[in-house]
Amino acid sequence: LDYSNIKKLKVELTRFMMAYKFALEEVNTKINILQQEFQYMHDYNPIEHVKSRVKSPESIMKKVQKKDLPFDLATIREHIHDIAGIRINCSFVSDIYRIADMLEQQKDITVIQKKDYIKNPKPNGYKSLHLIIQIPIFMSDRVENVFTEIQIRTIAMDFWASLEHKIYYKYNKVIPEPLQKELKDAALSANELDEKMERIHKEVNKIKAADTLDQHSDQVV
Ligand code: 0O2
Repeated sequence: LDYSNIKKLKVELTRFMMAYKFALEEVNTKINILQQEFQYMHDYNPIEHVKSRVKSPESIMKKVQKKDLPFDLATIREHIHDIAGIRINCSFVSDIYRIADMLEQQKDITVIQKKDYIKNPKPNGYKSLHLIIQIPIFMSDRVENVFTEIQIRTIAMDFWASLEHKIYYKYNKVIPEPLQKELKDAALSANELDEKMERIHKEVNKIKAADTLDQHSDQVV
């Protein structure tokens, strides 16, 4: 056993994984700032919940195998873009695009890919907005541009996706036809709920705006 090599590999691997943890911290801070500032300016919070995770080594290996890639860190760094993953749950569909725009406009964020499964849902009913971004991480001796996947969806979309994900793995990735149909129906119901909630939200906003106008005119008089 060559201990110096093993030690070197350990340092390399730890640094490799650390970069993703740092990327999540950077993006989480950005989301936090947006959330607090938005709350202050508009008196409402467009984000319900944020979850982040670094992909487990086991899942990374599975993806490397699935994509038929060689097992070396440089290749993994270049080709696996969801090692750092963040999921943002919003109350309303319009907030999804608002949050995505605000993130995309930030100077240190480079958008590599955007998949809009809300405008173009997957055949099974899956809806979500996916961004693959790169964000610079400043370390002691280098700057690394780290890939991060951001999934933005409503609570209803998330509810559906979590259940579908569980069922997908329970049936070893082949969901029986009747269940597929039920899931598709459930996705349609989730969509109807999202549309209803958005309508109510807009109505309430209109009333709020009118009230504010009234108050102002009272003050003027
Ligand atoms: P897991 O088990 O969540 O980690 P990629 O394979 O990432 O290079 P792909 O598959 O084109 O490229 O990416 P896509 O379509 O953007 O999907 C990435 C992630 O979105 C998935 O990660 C899931 O988390 C989620 N997702 C995509 N489609 C579905 C779906 O039909 N149902 C559910 N529940 N989630 C979905 P992983 O790594 O594929 O899976």
